[in-house]
Amino acid sequence: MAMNAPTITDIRALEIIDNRGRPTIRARVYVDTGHCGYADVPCGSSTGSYEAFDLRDGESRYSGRGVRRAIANIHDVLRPALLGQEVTAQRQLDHLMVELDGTKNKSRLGGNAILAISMAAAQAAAAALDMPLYRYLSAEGHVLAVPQACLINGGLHAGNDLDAQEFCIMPVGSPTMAEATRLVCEVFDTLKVVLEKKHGKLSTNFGEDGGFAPPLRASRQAMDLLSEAVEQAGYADDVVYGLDIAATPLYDRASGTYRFDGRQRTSDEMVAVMEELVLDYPKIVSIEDPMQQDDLEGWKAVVDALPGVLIVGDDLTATNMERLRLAIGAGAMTALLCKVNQIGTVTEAMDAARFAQRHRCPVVMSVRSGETEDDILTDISVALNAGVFKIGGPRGSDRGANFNRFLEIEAELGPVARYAGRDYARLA
Ligand code: 2PG
Ligand code: MG
Repeated sequence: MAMNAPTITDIRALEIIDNRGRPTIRARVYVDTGHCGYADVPCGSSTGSYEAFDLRDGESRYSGRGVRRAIANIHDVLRPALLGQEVTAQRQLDHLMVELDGTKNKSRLGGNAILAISMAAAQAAAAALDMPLYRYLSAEGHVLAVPQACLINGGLHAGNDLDAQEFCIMPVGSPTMAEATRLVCEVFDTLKVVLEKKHGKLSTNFGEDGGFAPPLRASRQAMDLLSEAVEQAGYADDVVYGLDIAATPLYDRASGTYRFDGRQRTSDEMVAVMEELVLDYPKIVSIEDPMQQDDLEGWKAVVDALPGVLIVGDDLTATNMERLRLAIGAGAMTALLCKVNQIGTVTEAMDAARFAQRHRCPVVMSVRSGETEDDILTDISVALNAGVFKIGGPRGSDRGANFNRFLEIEAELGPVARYAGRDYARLA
């Protein structure tokens, strides 16, 4: 052990609530320098089956979603093993926790328990070294990702009949993150007026990503409304679009078909639908999960049909190296969605992202639908020089947290900061 390396003196975890009123874990890691770092664990609702295990109590409290067992694992199993360890040895800490768990998907101790400590340790280490987290995680991080802001919600994230989950704008023409943020908020405001005029007040209710959840039925309606708002706000030349189809929950195993835009469709028909959408809305530059997580052939067909569009693996890859190798090997994706809680440690998430980048798959950093005000993902995004960050709509402090952290980092980096802009797919 190096002289004076800061070591872990205590770890405490607490059951808190997320933006949906569901319990999650906040962990604090204390260091002998007197510093402390904390982190909150996010949680998805449209989760794929290759994700790390989210350990829940299954008791009556919080409809079974309590995290007391995961917290007990933190206090009784992980804490004793980590006390006295160097807090700056992130890779070793994460490795130790993975070993202690001993399962493939972190189902013994819980991916949520492990991730809570992994992230809090990174924060504690950065604090102990008096560094911003993005700098602690990488000496090279300086890119501020284009926010992929979800302004219209459907799928499992909304109480409407839109099948696709997210319709997002990407302000690639903005010169800075501050201007990109302003653009997103102004389009968001304009969209509210457009929606209210066309579909009434009820259409301005919100979905789980902090975007609107209007009573629409077809992707084209959502794209038309979004384009209209962008145009009215005066940003037609600065915005491109990203979709998350989130096709896994749209897939019916029995018939082998997808429910999409009003009817059941085969895998081939889904490919055709994606092609038509991009033909009609050529500013769609990114499509996430156009197929269900196991339809590798379907994924490949979409990649082949849409060479200029990022085909982003979310449920397909689950930020998991094994899945990533499989998908890249099969030519089934061209970008990786990186969600830390899909894999359960900071080290593994960053390894997966860097592996993707080395294989010319740009990284789209992403929040989950269940978030708190924790902004750690922004620092990880900057550390990775990720070109895109799927950030949600600009509503609520759970979404504002990452916008605001980006603004802070942009100000802090000054002339070194580089807003990804139109190079979102080329950086890193
Ligand atoms: C997704 C995410 C985030 P969830 O599918 O990309 O928008 O949703 O966190 O519910 O899995
Ligand atoms: Mg997704």
